[in-house]
Amino acid sequence: MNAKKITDALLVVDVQNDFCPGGALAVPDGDRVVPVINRLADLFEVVLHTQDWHPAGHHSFASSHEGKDPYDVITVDYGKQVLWPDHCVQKTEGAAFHPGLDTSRSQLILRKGFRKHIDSYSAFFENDQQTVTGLTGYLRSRNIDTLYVTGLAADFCVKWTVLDAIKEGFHVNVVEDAVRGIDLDGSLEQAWQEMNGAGARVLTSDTLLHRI
Ligand code: VGL
Ligand code: ZN
Repeated sequence: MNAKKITDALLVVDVQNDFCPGGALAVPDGDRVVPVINRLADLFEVVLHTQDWHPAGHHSFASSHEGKDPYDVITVDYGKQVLWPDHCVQKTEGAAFHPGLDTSRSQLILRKGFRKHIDSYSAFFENDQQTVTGLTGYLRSRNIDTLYVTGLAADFCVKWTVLDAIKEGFHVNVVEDAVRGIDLDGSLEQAWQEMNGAGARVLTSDTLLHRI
């Protein structure tokens, strides 16, 4: 298999300062994915990035809800919503990509979470599972049928992106050493089960790097 086919894309999810150590919603060892993703990016013809991009006062922020704390769960129109520390606010340093991440070969930077009242974990659908980001159309019109998903966080944005990609009919690979999770009450273990159960193939970056 050659990962460089033009029908394959490397999808790099939310490798932003706020999800790295020192950030507002730091994922343990989140920055460790950076060198792995940079190496992988050289293999692919098609490299795509997502960027969590919230307006100030976003409804997924605990600070927008009186008396609520980060990681509380509330019920909103579209179901349950975890409340987060303020993070990835548009135009802040926290929303910027990790400074070590090489985005020079990126062909698309897809922003999500910019609607004040809807959170968006997945790169395909917002959390109401109806509002589209347009990524399916972009991929289909380019005849891309296979995704290699990397980035942060394994149990939130990566997981929802993987599950939606499978629902949308794409072949999905998750590069396990190129993702890290937040792990709220076992959410990381559950995420791996859900991704595996849905038919995602899990592989390591070595497998890709050494097969070329
Ligand atoms: C994410 C929580 C809130 C993520 C984004 O990128 O996984 N998690 N916003
Ligand atoms: Zn967010």
